[in-house]
Amino acid sequence: MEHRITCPLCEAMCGLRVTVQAGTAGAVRGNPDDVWSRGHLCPKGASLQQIHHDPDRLRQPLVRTRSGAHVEVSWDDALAEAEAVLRPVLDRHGAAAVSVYIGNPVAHNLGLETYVGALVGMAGAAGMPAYYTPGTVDQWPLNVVSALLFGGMWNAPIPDLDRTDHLMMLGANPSASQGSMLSAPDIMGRLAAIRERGGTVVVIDPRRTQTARRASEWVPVLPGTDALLLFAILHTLVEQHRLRPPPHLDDMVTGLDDVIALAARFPPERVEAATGVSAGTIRRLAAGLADADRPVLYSRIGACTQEFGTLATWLVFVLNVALGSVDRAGGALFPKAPVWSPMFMKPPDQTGPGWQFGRFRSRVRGAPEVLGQFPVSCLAEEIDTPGDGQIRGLVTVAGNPAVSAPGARRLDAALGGLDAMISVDNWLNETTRHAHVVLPGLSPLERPHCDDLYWMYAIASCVKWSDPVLAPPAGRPQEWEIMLRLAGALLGTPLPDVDVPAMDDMYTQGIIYTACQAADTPLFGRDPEEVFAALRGRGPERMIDLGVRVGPWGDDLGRRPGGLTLEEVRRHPDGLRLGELEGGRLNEVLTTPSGRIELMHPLLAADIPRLLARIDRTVDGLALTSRRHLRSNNSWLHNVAGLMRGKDRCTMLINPTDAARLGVTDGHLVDVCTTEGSIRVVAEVTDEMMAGVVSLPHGWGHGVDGTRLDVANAHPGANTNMLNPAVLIDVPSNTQVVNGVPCWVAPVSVGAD
Ligand SMILES: Nc1nc2c(c(=O)[nH]1)N[C@H]1C(S)=C(S)[C@@H](COP(=O)(O)OP(=O)(O)OC[C@H]3O[C@@H](n4cnc5c(=O)[nH]c(N)nc54)[C@H](O)[C@@H]3O)O[C@H]1N2
Ligand SMILES: Nc1nc2c(c(=O)[nH]1)N[C@H]1C(S)=C(S)[C@@H](COP(=O)(O)OP(=O)(O)OC[C@H]3O[C@@H](n4cnc5c(=O)[nH]c(N)nc54)[C@H](O)[C@@H]3O)O[C@H]1N2
Ligand code: SF4
Ligand SMILES: [Mo]
Repeated sequence: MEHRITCPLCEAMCGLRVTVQAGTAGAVRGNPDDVWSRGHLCPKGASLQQIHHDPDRLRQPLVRTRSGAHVEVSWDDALAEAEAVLRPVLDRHGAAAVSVYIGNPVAHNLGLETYVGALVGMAGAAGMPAYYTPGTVDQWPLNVVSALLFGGMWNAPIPDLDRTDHLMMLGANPSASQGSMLSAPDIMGRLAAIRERGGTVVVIDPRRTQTARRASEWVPVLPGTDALLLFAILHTLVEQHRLRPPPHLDDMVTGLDDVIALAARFPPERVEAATGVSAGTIRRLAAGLADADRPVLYSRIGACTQEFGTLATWLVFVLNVALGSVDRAGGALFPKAPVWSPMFMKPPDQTGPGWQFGRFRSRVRGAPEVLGQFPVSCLAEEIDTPGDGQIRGLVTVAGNPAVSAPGARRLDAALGGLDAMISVDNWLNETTRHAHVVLPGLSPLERPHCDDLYWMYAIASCVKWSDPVLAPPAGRPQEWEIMLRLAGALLGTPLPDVDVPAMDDMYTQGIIYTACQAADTPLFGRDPEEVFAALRGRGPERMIDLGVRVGPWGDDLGRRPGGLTLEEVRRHPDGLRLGELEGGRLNEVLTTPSGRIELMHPLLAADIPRLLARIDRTVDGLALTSRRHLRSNNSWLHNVAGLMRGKDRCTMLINPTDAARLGVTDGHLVDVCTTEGSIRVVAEVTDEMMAGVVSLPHGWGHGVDGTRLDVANAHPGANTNMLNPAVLIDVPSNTQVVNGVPCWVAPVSVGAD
């Protein structure tokens, strides 16, 4: 029998078919009938059954014994042990001494995505000062820019890939990532189609990636200087009178003149040395945009997790406005998500119009919060620095910060010193090996799936629901139930005694109540009790029923007969395709105080002097950057044998000129060293790296004691976040710099090889 599901591994959300025979999952293939992805899949999706069958995947909770080893225990014993370690911390120090780390797979896991808010929200209510996420090693600049320019932190236009005739892409490598904050199945096919219809794809990246190879042009840029380049492009457009007064944006934009005035300070000649892009090339890039009928710029992580991530991300939208591309077919369009999510609400602590920043500060470093987050590297110092408010208890949820957070060596040591650490995680890895208790979730084939957030960044409006392919083993709690249990414990109930169904009702009612009060939600003004009573099911299903029904195609909880409900969505295992990207939606999507796109903000203006100072700074050493691989997923797919075939992937890419100068030879070991630390890896000498820049993948550094990752540990690689300094951040967004980190490389002498 073949089950039709949506792949929960990345933002492409491909429809898959999974064969099940005699209760065992077999081959996975793309579902040609999926309304969204039409059969596309990648090697990761094709490995779902291997993830399921991985003997190291935890099927039972683990408890750490006195010797430090982890042993399998029953759920009852695990909950009792979690209570035994957590309660003394709460009794002695309160929730102020507890924090939560929410990892990336949460966004791709229905139960966690809908219920992690219960844990964080209730912990916050109990007194937890802050929680941590990899958002600040990822898209936080985009969140900041979206909040300021468009009004919502998850509200931004995406490139209309299927209609543009000129795409300029900065700091993204969809040939590996499959698209990020941009959901498009078979994204590489769509980029090829731009060229096939006579259009142009320009890739701006210090590395000639597979994406760059297939583009019309690759423009190498020195890491961290995209903002300079983009300002110079804007400067050129202004100088040559090539800005397009966008009639459809008339009266819909504020601040463009202010940005144009700033651009006067960034002529191409001034930035060419810093960016590594000649003034001639900059002018040509500007002309390419100006000459195109439907130009659009898109940037992603390489333009975020760098010294000027916020300014670079901002200028991408500035240029999209200045070219008249925003909200216009073929340009940058606002998707319409079919499932409303509570994430789309302004956080309830952000009262008043606009957004407030720096409302509180981190205890040790004094970092001001940005959209509720401190730089993720603060976690280590908050754990290991004694004093009032020191973190002594930590819950990690589907995260591996010991590998993914800059300053990783310190965090790894700090985790070992916690009084209580509970990890909700499916593997015993570099992070969870420190946990007193590990509570595993179900495999991706044993749980239902539905995406909500990513349709906010998708090139079409679809809705899909996946039932579990395999029945979960008896007695296994769902992850959302674990979230509620932990939330209840933080509110004071002993973990084993938490009334999960009552907590579920309370949490769901709380969300509905808040949404009914909030002007930016489809529930505004409605009666919370009536809304709650109209919903079906419980847990995540009830949340999604709510989201679908109050979404743009929903039945509005009975007020719009014939509209969608979750029940109706479930009748369509190939999904429902509801709408395509459209322009002309600004009035509907903008939630800024002025109701317009607000291009200028003091937070952005305040960062311009820092950028100006960058122009004449001389760079010491080489610039370290990050990269991804198609067959990895951050740190956690290295235990799938099928994905690990082929040559060693944790290598340092270096340009032949740099290699020759430093005596580095292909295939030999080098020491890579920064102010934070050093690691030893194999060098790969290749002209795909621009001179002056080296590249390492993140997510490696396996093979440490106390982990259970047979395959990954046999290919350990090294942890690049031992090199990325905790203190290097993009100031306005608190985002960690992992691209453009000064580093020094030295060959390891043959004897030491
Ligand atoms: N140097 C450098 N560092 C980076 C980046 C970079 O580009 N360069 N990228 C950053 C980015 S964008 C991100 S998103 C972060 C990722 O940072 P993290 O989210 O901290 O790391 P992941 O490797 O995604 O870890 C996922 C964890 O979830 C667990 N897991 C997997 N599936 C499930 C499940 O179904 N349920 C549960 N409960 N657990 C599960 C895995 O075992 C693993 O422990 O890394 C960041 N760090
Ligand atoms: N197969 C696979 N897919 C994934 C992931 C994975 O680990 N593996 N991770 C997922 C996650 S969590 C995320 S956030 C997304 C990220 O998705 P993408 O944003 O597409 O990320 P990357 O593939 O790392 O590509 C980033 C590119 O930025 C370049 N770069 C580095 N520094 C700079 C700079 O200063 N300027 C410019 N212009 N470019 C620079 C790098 O060389 C690299 O080619 O991918 C997701 N998809
Ligand atoms: S591109 Fe691969 S990992 Fe991403 S959703 Fe599709 S099959 Fe899954
Ligand atoms: Mo990410």
